[in-house]
Amino acid sequence: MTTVEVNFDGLIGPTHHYGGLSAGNLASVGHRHAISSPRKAALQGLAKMKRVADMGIPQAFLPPHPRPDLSFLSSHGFTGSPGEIITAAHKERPDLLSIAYSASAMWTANAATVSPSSDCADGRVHFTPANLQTMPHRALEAEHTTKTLRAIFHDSNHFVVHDPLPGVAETSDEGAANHTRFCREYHSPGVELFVYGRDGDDGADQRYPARQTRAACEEIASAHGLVPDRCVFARQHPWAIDAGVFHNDVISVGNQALHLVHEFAFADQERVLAELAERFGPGLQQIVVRDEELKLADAVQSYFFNSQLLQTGPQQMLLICPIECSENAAANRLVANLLRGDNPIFDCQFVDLRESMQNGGGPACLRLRVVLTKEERAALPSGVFLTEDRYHQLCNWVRRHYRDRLAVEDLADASLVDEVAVAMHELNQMLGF
Ligand code: SUG
Repeated sequence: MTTVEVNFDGLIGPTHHYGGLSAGNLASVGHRHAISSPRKAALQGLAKMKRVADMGIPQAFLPPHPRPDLSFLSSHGFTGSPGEIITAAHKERPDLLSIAYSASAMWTANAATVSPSSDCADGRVHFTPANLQTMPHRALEAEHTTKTLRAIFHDSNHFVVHDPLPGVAETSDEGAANHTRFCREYHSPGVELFVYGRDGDDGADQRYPARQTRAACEEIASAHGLVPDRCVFARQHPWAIDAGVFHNDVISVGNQALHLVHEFAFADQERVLAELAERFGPGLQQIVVRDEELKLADAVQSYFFNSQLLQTGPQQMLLICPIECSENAAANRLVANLLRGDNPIFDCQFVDLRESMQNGGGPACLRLRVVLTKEERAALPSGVFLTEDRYHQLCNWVRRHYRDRLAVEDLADASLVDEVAVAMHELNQMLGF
């Protein structure tokens, strides 16, 4: 297997907290101002990465973004020393302070949309960093993500990192969380599924925001040089968005020739599935989960579809599910049925990512999938891969620098600024990219 999928997980940052910042994301709103444990969060994320790496699947990571974002606070009129800015923002606009401190870059499924070289006209891997313009705390990520991706995927013989689309409502983009690639094997040309919640005025009357537009999907497909008849565009079912499915990866997951999808994932589901099957050609297995098997509410509560579907061998896949699936009777039954059924999934492992899950981020949210040939992998800085040594180094670093407990009031503590700066400085020295 010279072409493989590499998962780039977000290393969870030291300011992970529950800001209640994402309307329409039920977990985020439900845990607003609960007490977080940044240390536990980061160690849970690292344990998940290690589990994947130990299976022989290449695992990489993207570092946390610098926080707090003081320039964001300055743009809202807070000036002075960092301490003065923090104190004033806490007093007058604690909501903005929480945004400036958000560790949301951990959910790298929203970092970018990625098309492998075998799908792109110029034979290079294309990345479009997501503008994440719907949520103010997430919009802060685009600039730094672009920089990081350009530092890692710097070799222009192999990689193109585009600018994010304009951060305006018309081209609202949330990255790979709304994008799935189907293929026979990773090196063969794929069919790319782009999912949006809004097209023009559609979706304007919804309870919760539809975060992706069709225009954004079309612009990305065109910038990546994809073959038009190997792309499928699908609108999220409005019922799903209003049940808390703020990204498509909360209701549908695919890998190679397998697609697990809830019956209410897409507005025009029959057409979408037929088009995917037709464009893929023979061999695409579509498993549609009926609402009576797993209600939308249970899909959102358990995050079943946010599992990682990992290729472990030819025709062999492993499901990494959030532990919440083992506690939800319907999700648990569904997993058992899949394991008994005629499909490539041979095992399921449950992982504890509760700290991230309580903000609406499951196993699949925490990773960006990048399909790479051997030559493309060789063009990356080796420091991005999670080796055994790197894992222990990072765990050690987390244990030394991260707080075990962080309440929103703690964001007012000016010493947190320095603590985080020291941690990030040490991390940058360690990684060297
Ligand atoms: O954008 N949560 C993230 C969760 C992202 C999940 N990603 C995928 N489905 N791929 C979001 O809503 C909550 C932050 C807070 O409330 O503090 C948050 O941003």
